[in-house]
Amino acid sequence: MLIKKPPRNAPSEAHATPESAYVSRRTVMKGLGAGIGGLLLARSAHALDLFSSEKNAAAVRKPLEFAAAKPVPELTLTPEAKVTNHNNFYEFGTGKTDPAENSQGLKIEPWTLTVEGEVEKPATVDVWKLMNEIGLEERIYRMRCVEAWSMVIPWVGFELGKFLQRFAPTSRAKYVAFETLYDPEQMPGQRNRYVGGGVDYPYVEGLRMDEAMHPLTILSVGLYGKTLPPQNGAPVRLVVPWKYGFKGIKSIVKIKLVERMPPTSWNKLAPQEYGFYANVNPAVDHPRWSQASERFIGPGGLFSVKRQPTLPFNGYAEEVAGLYSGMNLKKFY
Ligand SMILES: Nc1nc2c(c(=O)[nH]1)N[C@H]1C(S)=C(S)[C@@H](COP(=O)(O)O)O[C@H]1N2
Ligand SMILES: [Mo]
Repeated sequence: MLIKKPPRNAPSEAHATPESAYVSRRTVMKGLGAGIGGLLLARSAHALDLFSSEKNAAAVRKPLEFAAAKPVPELTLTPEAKVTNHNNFYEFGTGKTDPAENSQGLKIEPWTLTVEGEVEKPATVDVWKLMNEIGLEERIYRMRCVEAWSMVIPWVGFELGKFLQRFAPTSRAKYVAFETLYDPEQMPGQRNRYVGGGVDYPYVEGLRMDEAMHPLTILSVGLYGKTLPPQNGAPVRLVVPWKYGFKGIKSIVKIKLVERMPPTSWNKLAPQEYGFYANVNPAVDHPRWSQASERFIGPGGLFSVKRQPTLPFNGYAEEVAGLYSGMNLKKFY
């Protein structure tokens, strides 16, 4: 009988570079004293301190009011339990189930978001108030992680472009820079380089102004009809469906409109592997693996992961390819 192995994230398809993983491990060892004793110590430090957030205080997800999306016939949704238990949120650990396990104590209410920089009306907004007053809509999007897995997720949110207009961008605004909460007390990955995968926190991301203003680009505050759970970036995160998942920065506290291309977390860590643009592109491989196909995480059991071809711009080429006309996408990856 042919036994299929359950799908795994092959270690070769992981965000961090071998170099950066090595550096972070070495940093921990230095801090704790090298050798096996150091490793044992690291394990108990783990248990006692690093993940001491209230694990059972699962953040309550509130129902949202929104204009429902028309289902797209060819898209099968990824079940909610998989969307909320297979995550990347390195502030809570680098394993796929770490965010769900370690983020439940994150204090998401109250939450403010500051919009500043090249705008005529900088302001700080109360995100929970905003959720009630802004018209929310559902968007069913294909999502594609650079690690070659994909999902289809029913987000609830609003267009980033319409939101930014409220702050009156100046003519000097050419890029948008985003920043995640920096709070090492709540985020174990920010206290320890090994837990946090070597990322230089706070996590930062960026978009070109025209990408930010594109109607497909949303700030999401919910999924499957309810507010976001912490592991998916509560209470507000970016969703750009034609780009690799790492552009979708979570738990945002600051948005700054700027003149120059801003630094981005993965590009700082491994510039040869992760570019600023990060458009999903089957023709441009990651230096350590192919991007020509992906594993779709769908309904069903462990064996239901389906290999499928990667689509240019993740299936949104008709809408967004024009933003990059004349650009060499092998160079601007
Ligand atoms: N602050 C922050 N945002 C983040 C990440 C992270 O580690 N920290 N991981 C990114 C990556 S690599 C992916 S694939 C998506 C995953 O989003 P999801 O867990 O909601 O599917 O979040 C992105 N946003
Ligand atoms: Mo990712």
